[in-house]
Amino acid sequence: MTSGLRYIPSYFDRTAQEALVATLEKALLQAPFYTPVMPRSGRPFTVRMSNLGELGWVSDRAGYRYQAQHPETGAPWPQIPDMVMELWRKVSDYAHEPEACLVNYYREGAKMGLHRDEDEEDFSAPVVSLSLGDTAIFRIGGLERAGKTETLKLASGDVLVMGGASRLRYHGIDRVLAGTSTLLRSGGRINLTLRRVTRP
Ligand code: MD3
Ligand code: FE
Repeated sequence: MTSGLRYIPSYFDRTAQEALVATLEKALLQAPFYTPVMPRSGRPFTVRMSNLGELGWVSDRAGYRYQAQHPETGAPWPQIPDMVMELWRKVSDYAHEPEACLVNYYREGAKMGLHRDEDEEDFSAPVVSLSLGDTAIFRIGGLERAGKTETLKLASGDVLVMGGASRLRYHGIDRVLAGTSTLLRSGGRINLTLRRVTRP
């Protein structure tokens, strides 16, 4: 695949994944998953979301944006866990800290359509993603929506770093393969994406 894409299978072992899930469960009590809706139409996403860090990505009828508070509780987002900050420092090749960690939760049947991540001011920073739980079929295209695409399976503990020429590529999640992991008690998949939002 193209430059700037780095796939690191099994970055975290099972023990580390379990420790991270325990930490996430606590954070999610403070910032529960909510169901984002599409701008204008109000159509619900099939993915539920929360965030960690100074800023969180939210979507509602008014549009997509980053904001410091949970859209339903008004509370600030919990901090990004140390293990996740450490992951960023090790793989991002970027000198500044991430500001946002979007937490996506895929239950059975959830998917994410082809899109680009373009709500950030700083595209020189990569997006770092970590998969937990059931395996997902990830789809990656090019810089134009109509271009060729290919798929990659993302399993629990895998990390994907999207920087450089890959930072603005179209991508999405076709589906999640139910029952492929025992990590999450209730099944499904959690994906964390770390981003730098503002220019440092
Ligand atoms: C390729 N999440 O939150 S992560 C998203 O698995 C998002 O939940 C998917 O796309 C998920 O925006 C995919 C892998 C990923 C993240 C960012 C990218 C791939 C990317 C940015 C540019 C290109
Ligand atoms: Fe994305």
